[in-house]
Amino acid sequence: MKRVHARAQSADQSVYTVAGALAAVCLTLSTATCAAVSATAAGPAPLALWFDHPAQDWETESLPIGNGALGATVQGGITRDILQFNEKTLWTGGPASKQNGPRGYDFGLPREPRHQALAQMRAALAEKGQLAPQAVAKVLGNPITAYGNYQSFGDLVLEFPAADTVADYRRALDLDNGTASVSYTAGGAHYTREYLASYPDEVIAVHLRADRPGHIQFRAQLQIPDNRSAEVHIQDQRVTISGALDDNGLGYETQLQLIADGGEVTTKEDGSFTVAGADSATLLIAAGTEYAAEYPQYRGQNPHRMVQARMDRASRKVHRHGYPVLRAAHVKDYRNLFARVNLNLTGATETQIRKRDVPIDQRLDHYGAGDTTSDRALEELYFQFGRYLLISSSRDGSLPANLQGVWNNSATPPWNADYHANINLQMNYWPAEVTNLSETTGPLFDFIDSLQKPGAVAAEKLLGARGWTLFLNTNIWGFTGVIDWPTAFWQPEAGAWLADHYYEHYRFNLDKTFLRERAYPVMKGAAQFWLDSLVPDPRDGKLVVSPSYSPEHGNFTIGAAMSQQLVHELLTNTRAAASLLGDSAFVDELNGTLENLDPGLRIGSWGQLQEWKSDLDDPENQHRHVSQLYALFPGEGIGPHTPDLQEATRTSLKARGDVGTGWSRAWKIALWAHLDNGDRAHRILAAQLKDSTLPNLWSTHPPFQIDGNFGATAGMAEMLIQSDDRHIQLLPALPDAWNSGSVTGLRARGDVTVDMAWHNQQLQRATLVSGNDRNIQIKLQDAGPFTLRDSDSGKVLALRGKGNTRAFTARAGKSYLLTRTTHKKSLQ
Ligand code: FUC
Repeated sequence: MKRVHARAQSADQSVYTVAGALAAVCLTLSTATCAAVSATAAGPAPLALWFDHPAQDWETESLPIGNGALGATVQGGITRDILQFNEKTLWTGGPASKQNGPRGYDFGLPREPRHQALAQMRAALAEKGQLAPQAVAKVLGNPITAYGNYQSFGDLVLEFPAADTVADYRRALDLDNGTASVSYTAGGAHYTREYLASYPDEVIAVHLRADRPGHIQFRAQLQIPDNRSAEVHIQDQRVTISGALDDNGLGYETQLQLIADGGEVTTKEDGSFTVAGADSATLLIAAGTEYAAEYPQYRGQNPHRMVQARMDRASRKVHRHGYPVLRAAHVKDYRNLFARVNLNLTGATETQIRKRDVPIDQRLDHYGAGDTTSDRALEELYFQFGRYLLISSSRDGSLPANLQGVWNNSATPPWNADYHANINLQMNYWPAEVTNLSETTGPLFDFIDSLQKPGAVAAEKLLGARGWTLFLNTNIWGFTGVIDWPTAFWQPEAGAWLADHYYEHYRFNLDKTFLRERAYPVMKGAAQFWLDSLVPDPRDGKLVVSPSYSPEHGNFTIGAAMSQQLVHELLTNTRAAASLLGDSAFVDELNGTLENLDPGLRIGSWGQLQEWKSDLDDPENQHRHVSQLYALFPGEGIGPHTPDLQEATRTSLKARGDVGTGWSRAWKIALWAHLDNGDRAHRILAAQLKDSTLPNLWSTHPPFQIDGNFGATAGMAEMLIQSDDRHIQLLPALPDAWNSGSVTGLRARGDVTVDMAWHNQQLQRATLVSGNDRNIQIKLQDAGPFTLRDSDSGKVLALRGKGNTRAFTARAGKSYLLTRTTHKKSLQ
């Protein structure tokens, strides 16, 4: 994917800008306020989480590292350390699977088109109004076959000599640098193991060192799960294991390279290395499969050459230049993304935070117990952890983040660790744009592109429509059909929802080439699917989705709110894109349908936003899906421009309650942020940390499911900034708990990067940089007064408008500083 972030500030620049901006703010603030704001910008506390013990359990305590394609979990045992690792394309199932004999894999599609069955369900719904999910699944479902599971690639097992006394044990994940480590003192020496997954060098690295020469001694071996063949080959301190999965014959290869500094290395026939008396040692792991994201076979080249080339490159680097050079390349690449955003909620100094630097499990236990500085520090960490996970599980050249990102230690993970598209895959990418990680969307778009061909077959076979779609879930084998699980199998709106992500990417970055070449073809196909699949509602003649199912809730009906909202948004966005790109014939076609389309926005008898077209909502119901609120967030059909509907979403959300699974809570954080209720959003965030977060900070459904991390990070960002094509809203939902703070590098639609500092709940200053010449409209918490300056020259510029909606003209690449103006009297 094209790099779309030329204008995003580099990490160091952005810190510099804050300092520069602050000096300017202090010119206009009282001394006391200035000191307080300075404290909040004094510099971030170190972002790290650590345990004082090795992981007792993979799910709750391991620490994840990843480079998108590869992931590994650090467990850090003292005498036996297991580094479990993954590569995204290692899946069972698919076209070559031996499961289910001759029936094999069918992409979730019946052999013959199901148009008759569909017509039958539509007629039954028209007549009865509702159908039980079981009844529909019986007719339209398809028994799942050879769907497959995401697999663990293997374990790197490290064995160390027994140590009598071990002190100062620390197993840490450093979010500032994207590295994990284990360190301890034993027998008078201090030992450190560092682990990283490098995107530029395409390997996982483990570096072992001690503060005394000749103290590195261990045995290393790769262990491969037994559901595959495995041939071991050893040469020049490199072990290669290759083979194929029993289930589908998918060829894989992994290589382990040892580079020891001094000491003696012994290589055994079983593929293990023994190192004794070395000063330090580096282990590199490369891995890949023959998977290719190409319909219908999904097979590419034997992975040997690719894995070998990667390992040759990385090991040459370490041999010639040493591990620090490989590490430096990783840190640079990682920080280029991660360090764009700095969130400071504590107002505390680094020293104060350090004092509270206790193990992560204890920090979680203490959360909410009264130490507000440590609570805020944990919230900062949790926010940044979501960004860390996205960078680590979604980089160009591989598959998108699945239900567990890239981390899975099982042959049969929950929900196959697949891609669920009725909320989960979408939620994984909610933080991508707003938290300045736009590049992480590349794998998502590559993946959706790869669904175009099978998705077109699904559209034709199941609905007799043009275009493409998918339903509830998909795997890496182009599964675009249906399963037969009544609770969730029919969700053809998933295609519309995913297509909208392309348009969001365009709106944030205004990259017209992306719009023309990547976004529009996919959006148009998704729109064509719906142009062919909408039917007139027998009740009022409006165009509706039928059968329609509000995700995992209630009965099948016609025109449920979420179905209509998603289709409405897709067609509206596609029309906007078509008109930008001059496809006027399609604009006309969309106009015709949009005029008659039910938008799925209705207020019911108890003031709620209806989940179904008929008023069926139960005020006592607390189902985790809040699908009818899509139009509030992440959709935009409801907002301050529709006050009555906004009030109805508030009623519905209150009734659903604050409780939910990890991702459900995360969604509610964002929803309350969009109802400008920062305190309620924060209350749910607190509950998320208390009840839906594992000791290693992974979100839990239960079990571990990564969407809750991504959704909560996005929700926190939505508390600080919201935007549409016209406005940027600064601090829309600041909770009391975040009394003073600062944030840098958040992104707004229209290609704008924003830094902010606030004190006593009030915005003190904001720096805005636009990637293009434009008129920027800002919505502020209050009327100010505010002053606008050119950040570089300090020259005062015109700030138009009054009240809390203000505007100014921005030139591409220039930085603008907005400050709250204090009266002269208090300036002393
Ligand atoms: C959706 C949710 C479930 C779960 C699954 C992976 O179907 O309703 O709660 O998160 O995805």
